[in-house]
Parts: sequence; C-alpha cells; structure tokens
Amino acid sequence: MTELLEGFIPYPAEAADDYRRRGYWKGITLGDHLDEWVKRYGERIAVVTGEERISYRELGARVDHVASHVAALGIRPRDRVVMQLNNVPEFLYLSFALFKIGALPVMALPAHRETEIRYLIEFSAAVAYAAPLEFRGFNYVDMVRKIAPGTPSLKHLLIAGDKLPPGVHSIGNMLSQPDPRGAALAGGQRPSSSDVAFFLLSGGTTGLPKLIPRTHDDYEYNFDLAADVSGVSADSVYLIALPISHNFPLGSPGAFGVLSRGARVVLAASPSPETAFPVVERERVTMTAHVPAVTIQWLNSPLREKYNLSWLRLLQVGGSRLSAEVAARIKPLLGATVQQVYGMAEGLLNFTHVNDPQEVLYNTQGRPMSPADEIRIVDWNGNPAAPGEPGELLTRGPYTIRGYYKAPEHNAKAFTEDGFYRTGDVVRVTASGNLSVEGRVKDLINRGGEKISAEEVENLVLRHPAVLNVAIVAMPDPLLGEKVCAYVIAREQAILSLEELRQFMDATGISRFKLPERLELVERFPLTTVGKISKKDLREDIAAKLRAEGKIS
Ligand code: OOB
Repeated sequence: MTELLEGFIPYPAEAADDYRRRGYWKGITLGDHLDEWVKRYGERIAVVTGEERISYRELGARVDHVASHVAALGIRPRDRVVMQLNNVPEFLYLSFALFKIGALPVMALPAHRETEIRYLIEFSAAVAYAAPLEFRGFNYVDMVRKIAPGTPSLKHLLIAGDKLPPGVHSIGNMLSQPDPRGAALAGGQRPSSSDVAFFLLSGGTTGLPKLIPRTHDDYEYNFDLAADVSGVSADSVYLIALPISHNFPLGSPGAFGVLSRGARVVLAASPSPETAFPVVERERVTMTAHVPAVTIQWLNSPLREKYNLSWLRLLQVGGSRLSAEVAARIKPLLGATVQQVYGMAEGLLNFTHVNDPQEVLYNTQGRPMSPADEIRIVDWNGNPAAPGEPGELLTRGPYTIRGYYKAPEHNAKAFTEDGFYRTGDVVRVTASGNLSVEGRVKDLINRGGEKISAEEVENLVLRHPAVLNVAIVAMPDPLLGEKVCAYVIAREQAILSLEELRQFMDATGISRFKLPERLELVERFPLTTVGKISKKDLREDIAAKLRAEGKIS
C-alpha cells in the first residue's frame, strides 16, 4: 500500500534506498516469502508439535485457509490483532495469515494479564484477539470477556483449543471447514514489503509497554541474517521453548529464520527439563534459545543423565546477562557450544560466533550481526566514550526501528535526532572487538529475561491505601539474575505485608512476574544530590541485606 500507517515512523528514504541497493531489503512480504519456502521445501517437515508433524506444504495450505477465514470475518489490511497464543502451531497459521492479508499482529506474551491486554487492545484499537482457551491453568477467554465490554473496537475472538465456549472462533475449526473464499481478500489490497508487518512489545521503561513496528523488509533481513550467523541449515532442528511471540525465539533466528532454511521447528510448552528434555531426545533437537535462568536449570537438572541430549550442537543464550561461570559449564555438561545473543525487540542483534576463542564466547555478548549496524557508545554527556570505556549504546541500522508506534513524546527521548535508538544499556567494547553488557541506565528490572518497568509497578503499588511512596528496584537473584524489590514508605499507622501487597496487585490483573518478591518498609528514601530517590543506594542496600542473610554470595 502506498499510504503510511498513521503513527508509524518509516526509515528515511535515503537509508531505505541504501538498504535496498545493498540487498538487505529484498522487497518481498513475509507472506510471499512463506509461499516461496513452501514451494522450495514441499514435503519436508516444517513444524513438530507433540505427535503431529506438519510439512511445509501443509503449513502453507493451512495458512491460506486461515487467511481466507479471517478475511471472511471482515478482518482487513492494517487491522490490529492482539495475539497471545502460546507455542502452538496456530500461532504460525494465524500470524502468516495476517501477514498475507496485511493485518497486523500485536505480539503479547502468554504471561500478560487483564491490565496489559486491555491496554494493548485499547491502544492499538484491535479488532480481534487471539489466544489459547487455557494455558498453565489460566483461562484467556474468561479474561478477554471481562475486558471486551470496555473495548468497542474488539469484534472477534480467535481461539486455539478443544471444547471452546460459544461465541468464539476456533482456529482449529477453520481448518476443517470449507474455504469461505474470503480470499477475494479484502478488495485485493496487498501489503507492500516496506509496510509494518506486526508489532513486538518493548520491555519498556515507561508506565506501559511500547509497540515496536517491524516491517516485512526489516524483519526478513533480521531472521535471514540471524539464521546465517547461527549456522541454521536444512538439517537443523530448532526447539522453541521460550514464548514464541518474543523476538528471540520468533526471529533471532527463531521460528521464522529456521523455516526460511527448510529446517524444522519443534514446539514445546515450556523450557523446564521435565517438558523439554524428552522432546530434545525424541526429535533430535540440534539448537535452541534460552534465557540464562533456563540454562542454569538445564545444567543443574538430574534429568540430564536420563535423556540423550547429544544432538544438541548450539545453545543460544540471551535476554539477560549470562555469567562466564555458567557459560563455561555448557559444553562439558550439555555438549553444545554456547552462542551469546544480546538482542532487543527494537532491532539490533549481537552474536558471538561459534569459532570465537573460548574467552570471547564466555565473556562477551557478541558483536552486531550486520555490517550496516551502526553503533555509538556515549558517556553521560552524550560524547563518545573513550575506547574500551563503558557508556550507553546507541544504534541505527537496517532492522532497528526509527520510532515506537504512536509515541511522539517518548520517541523524542528514546531516539537521537539522527535516528539512533538509545538502548539504555551500558556496554563496553572488549579487546576482542565484541561488546560486553555492563549495566543499564534505563529504569527496569530484568527478571530472567522478562523486562519489568519500575514505573509501571510503582504506579500500581501507589494505588494501595497503605502506601505513601514507593521505589521499585532490582535485587540480585542467583537463578533469575534480578527480582523485583519494593521499598515502601507506609502511611502513618498503616500496616502492610508483602503477601497483602501482592494480593492487592494481583487483583488488578497484572502479570504475576511483575509482582514484588520482597518488601522493605522504610521511613525515608536516600536521595541523590539533586533530590531524586537514589535507586543506586537502594539497590546496594538490598544487595547488602541479601548477602548478610546468606541468600547471595
Ligand atoms: C531480548 O529482547 P528484549 O526486547 O526483551 O530486551 C532487550 C534488552 C536489552 O536492551 C538488554 O537490556 C537486555 O534485554 N539483554 C541482555 C542480553 N540480551 C538482552 N542483557 C545482557 N546480555 C544479553 N545477552 O531480550 C532479546 C531479543 C532478541 C534476541 C535475544 C534477546
């Protein structure tokens, strides 16, 4: 389509021309890429889920069928669809179906609850919501039925699962019903490759998650190059155990990168050793993506002895900082080479390379994957940091966004005038030329790879009647890296316990991973010289307490 989506900040024409000329952007939509893979790989197995094996040909046919059905429902190009599907093949059918008709998935995570989903539906004015009926004991249809009366844009519920309640559309049934020929697709309008294809969510440092528009062109380059850098070949068997809607298992190289090579995607419900090890053995999984907390679980699991994991060649670890000690245990205990991945939904991906010396594999978070990735490391005044010194990483390139969707005020802060994204990460260039992630300047908690905005949690805690003021900070945790700690000044005479605070917050319908795991009641906050709450002091305080309690070393 020629007109721009309102609220989307495109790449400047000059940069876009350059990316096309250099062949990074191929000018082909994700739907057309899928058709090409289906033609090329036909009867090869594309997706494995439980006992079911789905060939490329079948995958292509199912995507077309679902596309026809959703178009017949009236879903049109550029309509937004909030997707909260877990690791089920319906995720792939529906996302490619939407890419084909030019409708725009908004990739929510299974852990999101009422508060986040309501916000996403409202903010994106979504016409449809897609989810499993139930996952990990939580009923998503009940949840969205609570939300729907307040969100007039929402017209369709697209649900995966058996025995569905009335009033929802079953994605499974769409496959068995005749093609409604919705394929007269929405008046024949087709997306163009420079259009937005879908939205990822930012980890977010502000009150609410930001929407990250990824175009067909930029995302294909993202997963295509990532597939090269991680050595995906037609024989690769890639396990998806993290939530598939996250950029890491989706496109770094993730499901899409693996499908682009005629290789095999294996879906698992969870990365826990109990669930994942039998799948790794049975399907002869060769590579997978982990957050460090999952790696630690795998390394420490006694089940390692029970299953044959010997096909595993490559373990990609990212999302939060992997310690060198854990990295060094991977090869001896799991037989796989570690690949550190330092990425972000906004774009830039850094990888270590399998042939890097051990020291580099264990101690660095890799280097930008594209020769066209531009990076700058700046000090607190915005000047280039001295070589080898830490500073904030800024980046720009052929798959890094130029702005969040409909967020002009935030964009003015998050991007430089010449279009560099301020990552909020503090990095250093090591002697090897690779980056080392040393810390961050953004106010968030990275709980085992799940990003939690301090401000978002603070706003919720402040609603509790006993709370006068709150500061949310990260506290160290041996497994997850960080957890949420709440420092609270209570109102006079008020009594507040962690349990009570958690219940109160849970009742507001927020993801459980955002709930504080420790409450520190204080009379005042330490202040910086300019009178702001000194979170640095609070982080040091809680770390000292945990050390004194013997909970960390
Ligand atoms: C990935 O993406 P997001 O958007 O959930 O989070 C991005 C942030 C980064 O800015 C950084 O703060 C942190 O997560 N991060 C890491 C890291 N990888 C991500 N910090 C230290 N070491 C690492 N290896 O997390 C993501 C997206 C694609 C691939 C991999 C991870």
